[in-house]
Amino acid sequence: MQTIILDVMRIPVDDPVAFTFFTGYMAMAAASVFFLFERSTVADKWKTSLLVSGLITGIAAVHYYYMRDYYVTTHETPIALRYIDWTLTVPLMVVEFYLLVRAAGAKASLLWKLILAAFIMLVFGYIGEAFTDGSMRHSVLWGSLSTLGYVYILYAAWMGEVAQLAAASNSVSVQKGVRALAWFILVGWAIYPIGYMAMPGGWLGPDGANILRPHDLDLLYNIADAINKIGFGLVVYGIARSESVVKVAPANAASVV
Ligand SMILES: *C/C=C(C)/C=C/C=C(C)/C=C/C1=C(C)CCCC1(C)C
Repeated sequence: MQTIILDVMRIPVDDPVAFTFFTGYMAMAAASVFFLFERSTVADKWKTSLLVSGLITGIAAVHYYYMRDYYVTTHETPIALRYIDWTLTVPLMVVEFYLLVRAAGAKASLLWKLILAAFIMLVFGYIGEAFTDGSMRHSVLWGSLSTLGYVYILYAAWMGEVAQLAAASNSVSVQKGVRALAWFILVGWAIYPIGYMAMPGGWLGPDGANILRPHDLDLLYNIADAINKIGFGLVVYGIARSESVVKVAPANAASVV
């Protein structure tokens, strides 16, 4: 009789990359449950925003499930899965912006401009990372093109249309919320291009010297994803909650006055 030992998935204790793929998966899944259940506690006009938050972390959770498997079995970087995830979730993150300022008069054209910028950022980033010949010239070229998309979103959030619409809205929580999301884009999203520049063949690794070990980029991206996707959702949740409370207040206030 032959004994068949099934190969179980192992998470080596000294492998922080595998660990963050696993915890990232759990965190995204838990966040989705949270956002979707909490939908029922906010005013109707905020329900779409919470649904989108739940979709962002939900889509990420599914990708993390596969990325974790891919990484643990092959010990390679799941570049394609990573970019498929981002191509779905980053446009949804700009949808969150649009939904926040829609009441202040945002037009659909703003949404399309932001989505286009997100695609430019990700498609060029993917070419720079996946089809790399390891040369610095290659990664700088595609990274710079990608950065154009990033800068547009950054500009819209801090000074452009999104910021102007938020300022024009008469809601303090929308103003604060848009500012908080703008910080996420400035600081949280900056982790990605910094990681990209530090990869082998990148700007920060001159003469082919790698300042990142092979899978450090995965580690950085995993941490950034959790901060950005769950953080974004929580900011939107905070706005939705405080706006929903304000909606109820006038009735109580009237009886007090
Ligand atoms: C949930 C996933 C998010 C928020 C992913 C964001 C990704 C970026 C901001 C990536 C940006 C890049 C550049 C600005 C230049 C180099 C290539 C990228 C794609 C890493």
